[in-house]
Amino acid sequence: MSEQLTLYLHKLSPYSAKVELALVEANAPYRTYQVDLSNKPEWFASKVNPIGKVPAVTYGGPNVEPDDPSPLSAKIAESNIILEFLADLYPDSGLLPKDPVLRAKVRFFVDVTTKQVEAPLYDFIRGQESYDNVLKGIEFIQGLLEEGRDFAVGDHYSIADACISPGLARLKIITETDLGKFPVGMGYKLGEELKGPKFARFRKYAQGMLDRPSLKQTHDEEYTTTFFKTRFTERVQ
Ligand SMILES: N[C@@H](CCC(=O)N[C@@H](CS)C(=O)NCC(=O)O)C(=O)O
Repeated sequence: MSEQLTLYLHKLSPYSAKVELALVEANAPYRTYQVDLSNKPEWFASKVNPIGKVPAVTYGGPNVEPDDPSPLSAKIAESNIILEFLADLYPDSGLLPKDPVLRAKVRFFVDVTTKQVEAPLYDFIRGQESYDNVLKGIEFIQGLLEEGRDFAVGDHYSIADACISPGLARLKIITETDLGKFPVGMGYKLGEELKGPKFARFRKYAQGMLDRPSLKQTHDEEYTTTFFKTRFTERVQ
């Protein structure tokens, strides 16, 4: 029997979503525990993740209840580190290719996604930045995508795809609904910019990721949209 793996997550957390996507794509057995981020249980920081954030994973040890984690399990946090851990745990899943050059490319894609897409996108959604850096990041990412291929790197779904997909799902919501703390209309405007021929390759790749069963299984678009609606009611006109 394989070791237990528990993913501590939050339904709206894009970082949690990366990890769950990788688990589903690897066909890995896992269970989840929803952490109430507005009222975190005391044991979460003391027994699972000292940083206090989701996602976090416990691996191995005895099969205890998730709200009473065992000191004997390994505790792993930070979404990108957990992605690497899963790729190590499931070497035949293709989450990381075997070829060293392709592995490096996957890691580079993850790095670029984290710094140049994820960060500016979430800053834009929070109304802290214009979308200029989002577009720059997407242009950079597009430059890494090879013509005629469906995946970020090579011919297989990898942690690079898992890393960017939750951002793509949120990009879809904000460009279709204009929901965010940014000034009214800016979400739609970003969507219009992305509809141009300049971003055709990125659009094709993004659609492929959004169509994957793993994304549909792990991302509740309606729930996330409703949350955005309630969260972003006060708007700059
Ligand atoms: N760099 C972290 C970011 C994780 C993160 O910011 N998680 C948020 C939810 S999306 C969280 O747990 N926030 C609760 C808190 O900061 O108290 C990662 O990639 O895992």
